[in-house]
Amino acid sequence: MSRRILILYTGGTIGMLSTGDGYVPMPGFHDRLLQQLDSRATGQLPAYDLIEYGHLIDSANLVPAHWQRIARTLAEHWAQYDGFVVLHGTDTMAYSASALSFMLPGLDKPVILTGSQIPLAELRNDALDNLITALLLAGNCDIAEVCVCFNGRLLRGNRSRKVRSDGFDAFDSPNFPWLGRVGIDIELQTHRLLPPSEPRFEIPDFDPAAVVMIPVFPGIPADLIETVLQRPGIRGLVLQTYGVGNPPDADRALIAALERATAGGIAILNISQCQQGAVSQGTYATGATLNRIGVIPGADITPEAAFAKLQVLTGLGLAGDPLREALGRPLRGECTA
Ligand code: ASN
Repeated sequence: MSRRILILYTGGTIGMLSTGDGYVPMPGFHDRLLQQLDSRATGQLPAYDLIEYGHLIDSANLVPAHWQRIARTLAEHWAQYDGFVVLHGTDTMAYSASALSFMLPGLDKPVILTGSQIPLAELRNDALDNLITALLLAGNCDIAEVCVCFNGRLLRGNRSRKVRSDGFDAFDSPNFPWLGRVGIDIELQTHRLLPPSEPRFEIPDFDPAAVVMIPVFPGIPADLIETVLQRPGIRGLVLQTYGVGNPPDADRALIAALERATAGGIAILNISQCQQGAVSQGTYATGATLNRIGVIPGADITPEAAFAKLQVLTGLGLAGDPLREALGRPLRGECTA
C-alpha cells in the first residue's frame, strides 16, 4: 500500500483525558495512539503523519474561524498526501464537515472526519475503531468528497447529523442514504459518491455575526425575529419552520419583518424542523406566504449544512441574486435538486 494519509487532530473527546471538571482535550494524542496501536496489525494501516493543533478544543467551542484553519491546513498539505482524516469533536462535526464541503468545491482525494464518544485513553472506547476505519477508507478507497465516518457508517459530510448524545451510533444522515457501511466487509455505495474534480479551495474570512439560525415555535414573538434581523453585519438567516416549510403566517408582523429583511438584501433560507423530508413552500398557504416575500426554499438540507452554506457563501462575498441562486440548488450534494 503506497498511499500516505495526513491526520489532523483538532480536539474533541477522541483525544480527551478525564479531569476534576470532566473531559478536556489534551496534547500528546499521537503517543496515546501509538500505545493503542502497539498490539494491532499496523502493517495493514496506510502510512500516515499526524498534525496536532496547538490549541485543542471541545468542539462545543467551535467558531467559523476554526473551519478556516482546518481548510488552510488541508490546502497547505494537499499535494503531499493521498487522503486526509480530521479528528474532531462530535458536537459540531456535522457543521465542520458541511463547511469543509463548501470550502472545497473541487477535490480529488478523501477528507474524512471522525471522532469518538469515549476517549482513546479509556480502556473501552470507540476511538480506535473509528480512527482505524477512517484511515483504511482514506487509504484504500477512491473517495473524492468530505465524509463523516463513525461507528462503521460512511456518510456524506454535509448530510450528516449528530443524532444521539450517548450511543456509539451517534451519526446518521437521516435524509440521505449512507455512502458506505464498514462491517465484515467494506461496502461502498460507489454510485452515490461525488465524482473527483480538479482540487479547488475557496476559504473565506468568516464573520460569525453574518448568519443566524432560528427555529419558529408556537407563539414566537415577531420582535424576536425583527431584532435578530436588525443586528449589524447580518447577511443571512436560516429559518427552521414546521413540516414542509410552514411558518406561523397569521402573525402579520412576523411576516412583515421577514419581508423587510429580504427586501434589504438578507438571504433567508427556509428549512424544515423535521429530520426527514423536504421543504415544499406552497403545499400550504402558510408556506406559500414565504414564496411571495422572497424566502428561499432549502429543499431537504440539514440545519448544519444550511448554516455552513450561508456562512461560506456570504463569507466569500456572495450577495443578491447569485447568493439566492446558489442557496437554491445543490453545490456539493447537500440537498436534492
Ligand atoms: N464535547 C465533545 C466535543 O464535541 C463531544 C465528543 O467529541 N464526543 O468535542
